[in-house]
Order: sequence, then structure tokens, then C-alpha cells
Amino acid sequence: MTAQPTPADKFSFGLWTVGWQARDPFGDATRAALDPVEAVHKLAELGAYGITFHDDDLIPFGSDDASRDQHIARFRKALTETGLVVPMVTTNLFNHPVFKDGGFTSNDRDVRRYALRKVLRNIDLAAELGARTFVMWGGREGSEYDLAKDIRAALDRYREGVDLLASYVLDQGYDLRFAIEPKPNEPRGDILLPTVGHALAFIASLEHSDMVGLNPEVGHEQMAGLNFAHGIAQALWQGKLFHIDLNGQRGIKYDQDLVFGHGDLLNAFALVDLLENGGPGGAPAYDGPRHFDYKPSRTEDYTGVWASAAANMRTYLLLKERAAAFRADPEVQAALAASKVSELSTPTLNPGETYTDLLADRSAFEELDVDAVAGRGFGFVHLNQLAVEHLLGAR
Ligand code: 3MF
Ligand code: MG
Ligand code: MG
Repeated sequence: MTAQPTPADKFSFGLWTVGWQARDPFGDATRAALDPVEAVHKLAELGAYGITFHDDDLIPFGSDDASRDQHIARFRKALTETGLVVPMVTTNLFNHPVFKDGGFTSNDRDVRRYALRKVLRNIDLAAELGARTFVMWGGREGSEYDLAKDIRAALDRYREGVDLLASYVLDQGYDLRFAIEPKPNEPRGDILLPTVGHALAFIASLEHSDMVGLNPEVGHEQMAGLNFAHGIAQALWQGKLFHIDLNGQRGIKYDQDLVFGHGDLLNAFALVDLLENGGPGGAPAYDGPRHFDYKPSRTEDYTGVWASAAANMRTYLLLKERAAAFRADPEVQAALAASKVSELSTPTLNPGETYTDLLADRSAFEELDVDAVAGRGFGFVHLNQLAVEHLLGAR
């Protein structure tokens, strides 16, 4: 197996992922802090092409301007030394206690104004570093108590915030698009824009909706019991897959942030097949960064951290290989045809046909042998078994 990542694969990692010190609600950190400069060097050695960060990952909250500049300068030097790029930047509006009731949608107006200022400053940094995507995850935008938050007013304030940031980017002439990251819960009991579908509907209401898309995360949709590959397909269908967070999650429970593929492996296979082979004529359907947003488990030391970072990329590449073999297998092609998978691409009406023509077509209704049609099997199980066998390396 090759499966050796190179920058051409466009793998990127959040600084907060490999840098997570493994503090959780029940226990202290199990690892020492990681220097961002070391993260850049290590990820480059492992074959990644990009690194992303929240403002506070790189510049500790409350730093004065001089030390802020120093942190940025050290980081930039490491980027130049390694060739690693910063495709995406994001803002931390969840860690500091000031954001305990949210950033853009806090009931406290002072907090909302402060949050917007924090994001505006970070947008300048993102543009300076050449990032093309600005992610917004509103982890604290939500509530625990239904009567404590006016949801319609909160959505008004959310929209006011995103509209303001989009006009700022336009006015500055930055080449930057926004990607909203949905999540159903954690840390809030209920988070606003909980799923891909909610976020798409919200985006449609924005003043500059063309500049705003999605950054869906595997585990976030799966925490809501949803099918991630379906969500990604709809995001693509709507032209809104601006970025993606890859990780693993095992069912409806707390946010696990496992290595990509260490949760629902079959769905990860379908996802990689969609991203890599789902475009016109079997071309990739998505050409942005393959961004890992996972947490190296609390049980791991730094050897384990780097092994887990490598595991994300290797798993992705192995799934890509398996998906290519699946698509090339004549038996799979026959099974796809038997299952009429491509027949769904044929419009239901003939070219130029109207509902009047359909109503006049007796073969479509009066003369259709409904029982015979109902008796036809689709063969989906056989097709899925072939996928499993490719995944297991049995074909
Ligand atoms: C939380 C997340 C976030 C976002 C990040 C990017 C801390 O579950 O996934 O990671 O990805 O804030 O905006
Ligand atoms: Mg997450
Ligand atoms: Mg994420």
C-alpha cells in the first residue's frame, strides 16, 4: 500500500487538534502544551499541506500588541521554512467566560459588540496569511433553557453579525469566503444552526449569501443521528461545500472527535467516494482542503499524537484507494446498473413533456402493471456487500 500523504492531497489540521492537551470535563491535561512552531514542522514532515487555527490558539487571549506580533512572526517563519499554508482561519468565541451566553447572540449587547470586534481583527489576520476560508462555529450560540433565549431575536442578531462581517470583507477587497459550521449541542445544551439543513436555510436569508457556505463536520451530524454523506451531498448540490471537518464519531453521544474512519467506517467510505469520485465523469466533487478536526485521545502521549495525525491521512488515502477499486470493478458496475443507480439522473418527464402530456400517457398509470413493477428487486444489499468487500480488501 502506498498511502503516503503529500501536499498534493491537501490535508490540513487545526492547531487545536494536535495541540489539544486533553483536558476534559472530568480530568486535567494529560499532555504538555505544544509550541505552534513545532506543530507546523511536525505536520509538514508527516505530509500535510496546511494548518489552521483560532486566534487564541496562536496568540494567547489578552496578549498585548507586541507579543501578538511576535507570535505571528514566529509562526510565519515556520510556514516559510516548511511550505505549509494557512487555508483557513477561525475565531474562538467559546473559551473565555465572557462568551458564556454566546458571541453574536449573547443576550448581553456588550458581549455581541466585543465578539464582532474580535472577529474583525481576526479577519484581517486571515487575509494577511492568505487564507481563503473563514470558518464560524458558534459553539456558545444557544441555550440550556428554552425561555432564556428568544430564538428569533438570536437569529436576527446572528444574521446581523454575518452580514456585517461579509460587508467588511467586501469593502476591504479580501479574497475570503465564510463557512458556517453546524453542531447540534456541546458545549451548549442546544446550539443554534444545529445541522447542515438549518445552516443552509439560514444562509439563504443573508445579505451576501453567495459569500457564505458550510464547514460540515462528520461527528457533528452524526451526534444528531444524521447521515453525514447525505448532508455533504446536499451541501454540494447547493454549491455550499466551502470546507469540511473530518473526524470520527460512534453514534449519538458526547462529541468524540476520533480519528477519521474510527467511527462509522462505511459512511466514511461513501463520503470519500463522493468527494473523490462524485464529480462529473467521476472527477472529484470537492477540491478544497481535507481538514481534520479531531482530538488525539486523552490516553496518548506525543508519540501517539503524531501517530494519530498520520492515521487520519492514511485512512483517508486508503479509503480513496478502496473507492477507486470499487468504481473500477466490473461486478460493481454491473451491480450499480442492476440497482438503476444512474437511472435516477434521467429526468422523470421527457424533454418538453408537460403535466398534460403525463396525464395523457396511459402507459404511466392506467396501463402500468403496478404489481409487476412492485415485484422488481433493486439489489441494493448485493451492491452494499460489494462495498464492504472492497473496504475489507477482499476484492
Ligand atoms: C467543535 C469544533 C470546533 C470548530 C472550530 C472551527 C474547536 O466541535 O468542531 O473546534 O471546528 O471552532 O471553527
Ligand atoms: Mg467538532
Ligand atoms: Mg470542527
